[in-house]
Amino acid sequence: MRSYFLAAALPALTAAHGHVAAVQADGVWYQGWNAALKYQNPIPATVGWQADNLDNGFVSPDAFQSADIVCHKASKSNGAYVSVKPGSKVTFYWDTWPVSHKGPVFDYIAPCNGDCGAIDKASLKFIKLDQGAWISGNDPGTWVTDDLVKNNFSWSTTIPSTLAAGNYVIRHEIIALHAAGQANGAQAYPQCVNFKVSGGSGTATLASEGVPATSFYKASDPGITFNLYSKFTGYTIPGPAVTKMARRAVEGFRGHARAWGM
Ligand SMILES: *[C@@H]1O[C@H](CO)[C@@H](O)[C@H](O)[C@H]1NC(C)=O
Ligand SMILES: [Cu+2]
Repeated sequence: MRSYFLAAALPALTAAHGHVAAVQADGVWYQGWNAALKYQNPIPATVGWQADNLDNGFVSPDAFQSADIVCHKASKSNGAYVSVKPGSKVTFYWDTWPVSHKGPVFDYIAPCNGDCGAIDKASLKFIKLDQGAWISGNDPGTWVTDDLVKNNFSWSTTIPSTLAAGNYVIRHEIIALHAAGQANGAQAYPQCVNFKVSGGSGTATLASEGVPATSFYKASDPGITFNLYSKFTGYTIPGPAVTKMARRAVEGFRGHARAWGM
């Protein structure tokens, strides 16, 4: 029964979109999340949070104030951690991404204050670590998702050099804007990944700076309701600003300097 169902589900998985299938940090590869793992018993531990996204689907603006926006639909920590140090380079690998699905890319980080599986996800307090969005042109123009596709469907960030040891969740996210000219048309694809930070002499615990993911975006934000197929001359990046300590830590990381427009 199980194998029959898996075979039937596979075409849907390969149809479009994508998911974060792997994570690399300090040269070590980790399995991300693949919704087909839900049909294994027991479900193998992964650094990527599990979610009910068998269709590689998305979270719509009408759910941006619900727990689904935190780490995707019905998500929960899945047991494993990426081991990093302050200053480590981390790369998220999507299995694929359609070029038509242009839009901003984000990384947020929140402390777990212990086991990342024990915390209520709605209470995770995130700061924005990095972001990229519109690069040039319009209708639809060039976006950082085009870079992500060119870079082997990957996106890199850096663990802040001042971060204290402990367990953290990084929430990596693409928001696709190809249908965002219509109400409720933007598509958020968040994926959470657990990190165990050790070493370094950092003291930043991020205990008080962050905000819950349910407060990041509103359906009416100019960067959420946005007509990609128009002669726009700018784009207002949604969500909180990039936090200063994080921005300092990743300064000089060339990959994103252009995308930031700073
Ligand atoms: C592209 O990414 C895949 C993982 O999705 C990896 O196995 C492969 O080595 C990467 N290729 C290059 C050229 O980096
Ligand atoms: Cu799509």
